[in-house]
Amino acid sequence: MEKGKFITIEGTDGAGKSTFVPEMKAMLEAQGYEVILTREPGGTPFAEELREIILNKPMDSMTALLLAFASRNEHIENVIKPALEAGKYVISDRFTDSTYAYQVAGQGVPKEYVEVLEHMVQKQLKPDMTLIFTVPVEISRQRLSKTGKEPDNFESQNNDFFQRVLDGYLSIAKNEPERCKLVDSSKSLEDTKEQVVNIMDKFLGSENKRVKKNKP
Ligand code: Z5A
Repeated sequence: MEKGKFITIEGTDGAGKSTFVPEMKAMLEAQGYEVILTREPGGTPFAEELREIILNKPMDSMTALLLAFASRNEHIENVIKPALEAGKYVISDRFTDSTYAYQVAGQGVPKEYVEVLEHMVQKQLKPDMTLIFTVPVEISRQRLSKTGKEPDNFESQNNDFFQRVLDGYLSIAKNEPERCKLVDSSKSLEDTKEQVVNIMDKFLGSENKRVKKNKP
């Protein structure tokens, strides 16, 4: 059986990524793919408990890093790997690029520490495609304040932190242009949706071609 595909969605707080997850799922299902939606931190009952702690308890940045990978290990072993083995598509709202953006670029954890943990926990697993939603810091702050949600450990950081996270994402996208597709979500919802649809269309187009070619 063909292995499934792993798609991740990334971006700064309030960039609008979660808004488009159902849309992406619908596009894949319309092509006949079975799709699992999941998120990080979280994705399993235990990892969801860790999520509550990561987002809400005061902690050192190294502790946040280790908890993010503890939760990721649970998520990969119990959800992501089995789904991919079964030929399903997995869409995860955040994955390891969040750790590079928030813990490394945002909180100053050495990049090499993340590389070691990534290798230990993920082995060969990498997303097949990543959409990175970007929006200027002022806009993301405005959007977050309108949601009326109580800010978590990350949302309560200052603008400099948000800017470092955004720069971290831009540098990931620059280093891995094949995998990472930028979505400028500073404009209207319609404009952002159009960008997402175009990216998904291209990805599906090349996937469908590849599957046809491999069929006996
Ligand atoms: N974290 C970490 O530090 N290390 C790790 O390894 C991992 C994560 C995996 C997860 O929190 C936190 O964990 C995250 C990093 C850290 N930082 N924080 N906070 P979360 O999942 O609760 O937060 P989030 O991922 O940022 O989700 P969010 O707050 O829901 O933001 P969003 O998904 O980017 O935005 P949204 O909910 O889709 O949209 C926000 C609002 O903007 C909403 O009212 C929309 O209607 C509106 N919106 C969206 N797009 C538009 C456009 N284009 N125009 C106008 N309005 C829009």
